[in-house]
Amino acid sequence: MSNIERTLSIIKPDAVERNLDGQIKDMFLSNGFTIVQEKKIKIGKLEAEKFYKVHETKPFYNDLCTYLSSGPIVVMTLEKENAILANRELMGSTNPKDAKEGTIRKKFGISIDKNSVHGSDSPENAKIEIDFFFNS
Ligand code: IDP
Ligand code: MG
Repeated sequence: MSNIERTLSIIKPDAVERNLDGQIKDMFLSNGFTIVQEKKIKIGKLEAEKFYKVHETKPFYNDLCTYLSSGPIVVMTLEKENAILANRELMGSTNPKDAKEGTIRKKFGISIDKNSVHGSDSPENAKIEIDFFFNS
């Protein structure tokens, strides 16, 4: 049975700053994703805190929110069969050091905090995150 899903992808400040957004978008397209919605924005610290609220108890939460709001980001809704898992696979492990060959984070990630992309981790969060950026 087909299971076309939508997921939220963010090209984070470290990648936009290095002008990697075109190459990263090409990786999504060549892996069969459709970019349904897209915008380049800069968010404020408070918005970043809201977006990453699930991590509010983590020691890296403040730095993470400062970082996500530090420069322009490209936010996209991606669509594909099983898009949520497919995007997590294409992104690679959170720490680029552990990411497999051919993944976005292996190719472009600098460190665990500057890991170039965000992707939703469940259907429930994909809906919340797409609404956060595109239906608010
Ligand atoms: P994910 O982006 O692979 O889903 P999460 O565990 O949801 O990873 O963490 C969200 C973001 O927080 C990561 O992408 C990374 O930028 C940052 N992060 C995660 N763990 C650490 C850490 O141990 N130190 C610093 N930053 C971290
Ligand atoms: Mg996550």
